[in-house]
Amino acid sequence: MLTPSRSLRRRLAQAGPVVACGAHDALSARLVEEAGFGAIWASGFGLSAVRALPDASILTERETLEGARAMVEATEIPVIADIDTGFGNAINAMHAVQHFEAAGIAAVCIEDNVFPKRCSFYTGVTRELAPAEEHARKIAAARAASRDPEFVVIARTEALIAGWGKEEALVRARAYADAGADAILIHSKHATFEELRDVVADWDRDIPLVAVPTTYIETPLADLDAAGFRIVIYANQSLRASVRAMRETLAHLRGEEHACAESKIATLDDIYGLVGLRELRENEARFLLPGGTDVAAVILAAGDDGRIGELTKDHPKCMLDIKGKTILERQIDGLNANGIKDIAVVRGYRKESVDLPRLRFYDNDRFAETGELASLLLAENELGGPVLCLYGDVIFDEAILGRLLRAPGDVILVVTLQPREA
Ligand code: SPV
Ligand code: MG
Repeated sequence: MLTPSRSLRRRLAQAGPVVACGAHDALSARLVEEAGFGAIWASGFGLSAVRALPDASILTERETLEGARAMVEATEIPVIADIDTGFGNAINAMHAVQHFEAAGIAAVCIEDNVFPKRCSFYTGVTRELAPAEEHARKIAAARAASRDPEFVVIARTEALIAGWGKEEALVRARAYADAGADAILIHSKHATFEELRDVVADWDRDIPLVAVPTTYIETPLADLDAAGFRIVIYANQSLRASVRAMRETLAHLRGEEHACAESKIATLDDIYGLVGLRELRENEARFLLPGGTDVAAVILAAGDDGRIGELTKDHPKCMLDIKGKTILERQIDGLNANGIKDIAVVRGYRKESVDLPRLRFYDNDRFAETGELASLLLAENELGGPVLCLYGDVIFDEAILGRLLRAPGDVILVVTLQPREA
């Protein structure tokens, strides 16, 4: 079976870096996949931001897990989850690894910040890192906790972010690699790639390196590749793009014309495509009863035929008992069998005798001098969506209803070819 972690490892074995992009929810993950990236970065910064929270260990493990799980469920490419410090010490990290692995996540990334962490880019933070030995043990614990040997544990050092220099970054990266990490992320917030290029020039372990070029975004992928990076993560650009786009559209909407340029926003069809409307329709056609639940029925049963005398002395034709069931009951059974539960009856003649449960009634008290159209218009409230109109005195084969409901067309008539007896 091609598990997400195996798929990530296979891709890592091929030429060129795996290029991942940050997502902050299922929809943005789907856009990342659609754009052709090799993996999704379930960004802690992004998952916090969409709850209007800072990236500061405020989200719980469960909240982060649910965010990443939604991305897994919406996509097919591997999801790499940013699990910050592992939500506590090595023991917390072990539990986290098991939960994330069980959710179908391909990889987790655990950083050597102390809990509660602060986003690597926040200024005015006195940066303190966990002792290298402690973090190495956390990485070993994470590796030991994963059930699937192919699950990927990325160890991340913030040594450069904290200003502790190249040697400390390398000492830590080596310690984490030796503790069993499957890949190493050395984070840098330098404006250029030079700081990181210089560090990794001395990298001497045989596991992949990961780069997050947020501040050095201008660096060509080829340069990162040439420097030995096997995973490149564009961590927060999709979030920042969506914030800018929403703000611009909101400003337009709030402006004098309350208008927004349709050409600048995604079409509704685009959104329908992203959320799987076509699959919904296919599944409805395949698995729901024909007609679905949104078709209403109006049964016109107000008139008094008069031609069958005695039989309709006390009740209208729809209440005639035919072999133990009235015509109306037979009609309702047929409608229900085709998934139509929303049924209204327009009564008139001997209306008090038409009193079955779960029906809505409209009364045409002028049934003697009006016809079916007047009855139908009394039930105007029912005519807002797809609606089936039936005469109250017709017994029909249920299969006809099924065919009618499946037939294309705006107005469909079912006619009997049998001549009416005079
Ligand atoms: C994140 O996306 O949460 C990261 C990457 O950890 S960064 O914000 O660039 O530190
Ligand atoms: Mg993060």
